[in-house]
Amino acid sequence: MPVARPEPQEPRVIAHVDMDCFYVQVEQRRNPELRGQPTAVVQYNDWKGGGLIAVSYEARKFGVKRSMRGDEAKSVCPGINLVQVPVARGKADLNLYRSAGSEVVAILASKGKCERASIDEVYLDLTDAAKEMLLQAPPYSPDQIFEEAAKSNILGLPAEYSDKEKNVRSWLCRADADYQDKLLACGAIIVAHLRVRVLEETQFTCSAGIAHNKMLAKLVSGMHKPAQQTVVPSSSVQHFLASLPVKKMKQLGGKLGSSLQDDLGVETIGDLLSFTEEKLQEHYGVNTGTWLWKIARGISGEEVEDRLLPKSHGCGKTFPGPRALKNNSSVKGWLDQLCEELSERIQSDLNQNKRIAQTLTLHARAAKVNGYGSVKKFPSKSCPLRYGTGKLQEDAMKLFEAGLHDFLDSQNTKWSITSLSVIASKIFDIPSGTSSILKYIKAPSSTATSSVPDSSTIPEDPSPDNNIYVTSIHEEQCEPSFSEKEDSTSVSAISAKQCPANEENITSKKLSEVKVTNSILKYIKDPSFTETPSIPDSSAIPEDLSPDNSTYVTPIHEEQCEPSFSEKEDGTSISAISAKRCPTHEEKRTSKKWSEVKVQEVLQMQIKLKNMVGL
Ligand code: TTP
Repeated sequence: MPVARPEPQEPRVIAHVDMDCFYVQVEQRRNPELRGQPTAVVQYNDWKGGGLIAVSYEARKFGVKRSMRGDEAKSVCPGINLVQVPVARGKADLNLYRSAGSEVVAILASKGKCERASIDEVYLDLTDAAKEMLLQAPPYSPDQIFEEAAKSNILGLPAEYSDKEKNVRSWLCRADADYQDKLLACGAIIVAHLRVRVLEETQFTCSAGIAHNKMLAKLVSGMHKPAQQTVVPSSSVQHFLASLPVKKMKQLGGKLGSSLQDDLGVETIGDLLSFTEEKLQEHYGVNTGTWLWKIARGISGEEVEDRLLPKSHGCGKTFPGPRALKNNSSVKGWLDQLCEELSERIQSDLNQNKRIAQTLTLHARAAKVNGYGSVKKFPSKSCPLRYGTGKLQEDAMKLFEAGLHDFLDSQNTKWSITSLSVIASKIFDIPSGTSSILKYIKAPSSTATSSVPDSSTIPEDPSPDNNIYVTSIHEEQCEPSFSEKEDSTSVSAISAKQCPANEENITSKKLSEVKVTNSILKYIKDPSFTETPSIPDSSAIPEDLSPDNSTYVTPIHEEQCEPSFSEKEDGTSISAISAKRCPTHEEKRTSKKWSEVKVQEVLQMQIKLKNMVGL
């Protein structure tokens, strides 16, 4: 559900950067002979040459499209090179593309707040960088404009070929422009520099949109592709939106967009202008009505999040036509594979980025054989996520069974599954210090030896071996996809209610940090928890951040020890000190006392946060 946010009073400069035919470029870098050639990347599948997922601009000239299969692409473009996506566990392995995307993000993030929106696109908030340029080194003469910036497309400027570059140079240096447009001009120059750096350092081209909000930047980034950028001056917003088909707008591609067309006869964003805010609210509720009213005027207050890492991890596989899965054992076989990959990815996120995923969700597409035209969807199911491949596999299968049970509605009929995916979401950073708690939990040798824990002992499985947690499965309301939108939408829905100043993201993150720390500490303090598990309160997220092995818990003693750890956030240095002091028990005491210190900190933080959100 879209949520209207007030647009900040201060002018902003936001860029949306999108890589050009990304998987193809990654493959062209691996094999330079493919450069400049009609090329497509095909999904692992031998049916009709596999499905195309990325198509080079050279191949697009021949009419090759992503919706085609390899055989069809060859028929329209006989010279096309088809490159298979790397395969692991019988499905596409996207790691190569993910890490190529990270290379680009690292460069783009150097100039301002950066939000990784997908495998190949980011948002940048360049307001500060643009303001600085305007103060320190504003563009002053058309001749001095850097060539890539001079190639920008400026909406509303006459674009006749001979004059285009001259017009752009003049526009970027206009002394009589308003402050917002002067900032946008600086933003365009900064983005052009960034794009050149991306090309030089990664060999990838990208395209970009530069505007005063995310919505407009995203809408125009793909307008001139490949390797170009488009700027939206404030004076061009209304004209641009007037003829924009509603379905092109983020969040209007689905039911809401269809309802606008069918129920209100709205075909373009401009058509929305004829409705009052009240009228739109009458039809779609207060929030959505206001959001629609605002987007029609180019207003969107959505912030660029400071996030270089993905919001969720998902692994999926489709089983079209005769490949559909028709029994539990084939579903289990595939879920095991998907969970194996998911487990590797969340584990590496935990090890490298100290991030923990809280929720496991299973999505599937299913049909009833002889289902007499039933259109019921396979319900998505979620549960608290337990780390460890075996546990993920076990839980995913339980989610599947729960979903199938609801899907079949007690009918004793055959079924077939045409897609399966598992998603790890609600990912947050472990508060500094907590990782060291987990380190102590995990290291089974911590009682016996005084050695310094190895930093690699971040837990492989900070989850309880407790089936009761898995049974607390609830229906997910979201669409079965990995899109970032869903998560951010639900966050913003809360934030609109609780905290209009956009603090909910921060607040909810901090609250969950508190809860995590509490929950970890609870388990540290309660060695018996594995024997007497209780059904978790769903509000107390996440309850599953505890070790699955009581031997890791019991070593923590109730003994006194120098409380000299408050400044120590790093478990390694603590244990190094304690190892020197007391070769037998010191390390255990240290962990315990340190965790007490953390409890104090956490309680204080909790009080602050409660005050902040008015709980
Ligand atoms: P896109 O950014 O949608 O497209 P693209 O980068 O291939 O081409 P463009 O220049 O038009 O932006 O997708 C990024 C990558 O994501 C794409 O190279 C392949 C992958 N992808 C899929 O695997 N399946 C899909 O359905 C889509 C849309 C993309």
